[in-house]
Amino acid sequence: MNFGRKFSVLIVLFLLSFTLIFSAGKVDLSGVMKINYNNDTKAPLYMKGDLAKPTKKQRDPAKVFLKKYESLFRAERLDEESKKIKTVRDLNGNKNVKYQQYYKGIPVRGGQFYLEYRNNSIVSFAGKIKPEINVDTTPSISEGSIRNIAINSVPRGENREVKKMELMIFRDKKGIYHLSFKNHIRGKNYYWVSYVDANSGETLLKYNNIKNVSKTAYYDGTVEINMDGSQYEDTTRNTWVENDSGTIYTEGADTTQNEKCVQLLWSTSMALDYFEQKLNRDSWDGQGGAVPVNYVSSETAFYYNGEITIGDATSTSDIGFVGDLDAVAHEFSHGFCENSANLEYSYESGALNEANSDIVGNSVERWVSGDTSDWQVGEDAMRNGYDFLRSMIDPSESYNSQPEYYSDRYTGSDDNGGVHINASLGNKFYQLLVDGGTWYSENNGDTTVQGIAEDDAISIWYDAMTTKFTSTTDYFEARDLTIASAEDLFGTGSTQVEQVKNAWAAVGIGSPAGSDDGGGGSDEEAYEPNDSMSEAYEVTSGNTYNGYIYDSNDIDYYKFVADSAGTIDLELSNLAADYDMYLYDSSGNQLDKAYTTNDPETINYDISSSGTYYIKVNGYNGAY
Ligand SMILES: [Ca+2]
Ligand SMILES: [Ca+2]
Ligand SMILES: [Ca+2]
Ligand SMILES: [Ca+2]
Ligand SMILES: [Zn+2]
Repeated sequence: MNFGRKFSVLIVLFLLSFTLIFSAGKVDLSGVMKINYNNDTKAPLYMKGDLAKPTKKQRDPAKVFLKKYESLFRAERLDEESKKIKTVRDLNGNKNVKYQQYYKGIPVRGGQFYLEYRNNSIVSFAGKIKPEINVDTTPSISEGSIRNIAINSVPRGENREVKKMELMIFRDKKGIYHLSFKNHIRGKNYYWVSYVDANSGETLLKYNNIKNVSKTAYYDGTVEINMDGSQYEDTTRNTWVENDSGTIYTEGADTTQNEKCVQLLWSTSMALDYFEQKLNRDSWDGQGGAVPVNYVSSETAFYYNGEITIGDATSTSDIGFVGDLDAVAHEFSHGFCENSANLEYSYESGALNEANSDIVGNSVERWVSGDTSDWQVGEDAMRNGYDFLRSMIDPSESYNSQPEYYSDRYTGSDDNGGVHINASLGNKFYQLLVDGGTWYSENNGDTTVQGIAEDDAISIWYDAMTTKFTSTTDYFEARDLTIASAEDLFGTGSTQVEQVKNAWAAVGIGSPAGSDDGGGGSDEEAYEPNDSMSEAYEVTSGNTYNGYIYDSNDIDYYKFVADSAGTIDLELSNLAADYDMYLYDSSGNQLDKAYTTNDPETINYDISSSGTYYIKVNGYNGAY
């Protein structure tokens, strides 16, 4: 598919019945070079082009953007209800500002997006704005009752209590919005999150927010670290090893303990160095933030609230996560995620969170060791005959077997919805992107990827994590957004862009580069396939739909239900070439047509009965 030949079709459809009058919003898409749509909401997921340029009076390009496209996002008062979260520089040095969407002053779950600036105008949008929210914002259940519901909905934990409650707008899988409380339930080494409907008391979602892996490890050899006198603290890199009560360990008579502290300090040092030298990022938060490691005497490894906890049991004192560099770097990368995309630790966004930790954590180890064949995670943590915890190259060989392609993914609710299990899809995508290779998926069969090597691959991943992924990004969105990152860094039509498509396709997410439909679940045109009456995309009166005619054979069908007699008014506009429009009844009889060379083409047709009607759009003589 040649991107340069995709042109936009704007359809305005409105039905004037005897009882209802609809008005149609029209959006100027002239500056838009590319749009991806979100599968769930059918609102834009990614836009690129000359999107918004303020006049001297307007000043703020973000406000101009949000006002200009609000009917495309099907949301009101976006310019007033979007708040800046932070500014980040992407790898090209360009400014990206992250925003949070609010509804009547209440944050919208997953409603975060990035606007990219160039010379005081907006050149890209990435993320999610939730459309058509309409909820009463006064809770009918008291905070005390919500607190009880929240605490009783999660597993037992030492001294657990609801530490924080926030009102949040929650969109469920059916697209219904709920006024909810997001409850943060914390205790010792314990952190659950639950969303409870503020009117019905229903628990909408809950998940364990501690990111951990729990196996065992061996030690590395001689390493270089910085110490502060006898303390295991590197004041230059701003990282240290402390005990449960926050006291920094000092070198002493216990040589085993000394070696473990050295090991841990070295591991965080390597993670910090990798981020600084390879990703040009100062610590996990990009601002030189401190990296404490809590070394404990139980077999565990997790990231929680700005701290890494690592431990091994005294009965098996020479093994445990302590000796495993990629496990420490994995936990470090959770800290990076929390300070960037902040992917919610549940279902697919949680799997992407885990994949990020495996991808970046193992990249740290590959960089330190120089071993480019290392695609194993936790290989130094295992005993009892197991070689590694997870294999990024061969997911079915992992300690807990992982899926090899998307349609084989785990869809149950264990493991926070399979966050560790389904991480393999992101892991294998990344390994193929680096190395290349041929991989089988149920939907695409064998797909061949040409490797683009480590530096380009990690740049794309890092750009997506820091300027495009948001808290509820899923795998299909991750595909579109990593493609956008590759386009930003290497140009549209570059090998890197093609191989990102191929690598996702290889694990069953979207189609390979060069295939006709061009995309995955969130296709570049949200309404395809719609090449026949039986595949017609259903539209509703009063709305604007943005289609594309991809090639000389593309035909687009739409259908709508008229619930009474009345007049059908159709407008086909913003045409890239000579496109025509036809109206049919449900038996396929042509009722009217608009086949001039005009832009817009219009149809006004009186119908005498209710029913389903069909609209066909195509290019005259194959024009596109
Ligand atoms: Ca490894
Ligand atoms: Ca089309
Ligand atoms: Ca079509
Ligand atoms: Ca025409
Ligand atoms: Zn993890």
